[in-house]
Amino acid sequence: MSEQIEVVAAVIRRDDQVLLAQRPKGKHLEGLWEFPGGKVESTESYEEALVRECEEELDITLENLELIHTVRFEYPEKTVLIRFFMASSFKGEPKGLEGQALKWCSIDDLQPDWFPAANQEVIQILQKEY
Ligand code: DGT
Repeated sequence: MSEQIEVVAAVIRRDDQVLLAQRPKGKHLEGLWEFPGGKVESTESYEEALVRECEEELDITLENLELIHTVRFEYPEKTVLIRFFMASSFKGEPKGLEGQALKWCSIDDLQPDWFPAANQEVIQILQKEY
């Protein structure tokens, strides 16, 4: 069995829109859109990891994190356990500090095929419940 990687991802909300980031070339799932986030380090909580990742990748500080969904997903090369948090406020203005494209999209307009397979459930939940 491949090792399980702990990942956190943020559904960053402003009015009825959420922030999406495009996965860079050369990385796993290149070109797909995702909820910003990344791997949790052994010394930090999930919330700390997510705040750190969004400071590093987007230059914003998340506030008011609420766990909305957890999913375990097996890709051929690795297994990820992703915890999705709703971030209903943040400080700063998002920038793609790692060169990644960003876009705001209303929840109703999210298209499942823009995202990795592991995100399908959370998109359904957002479209039903938020
Ligand atoms: P690496 O290997 O450290 O260069 O990093 P990445 O970019 O491959 O991985 P990272 O730190 O973004 O970890 C997230 C993993 O979870 C990656 O394999 C993609 C997968 N994933 C699936 N859906 C999502 C999502 O909505 N957000 C994020 N951040 N990752 C997702």
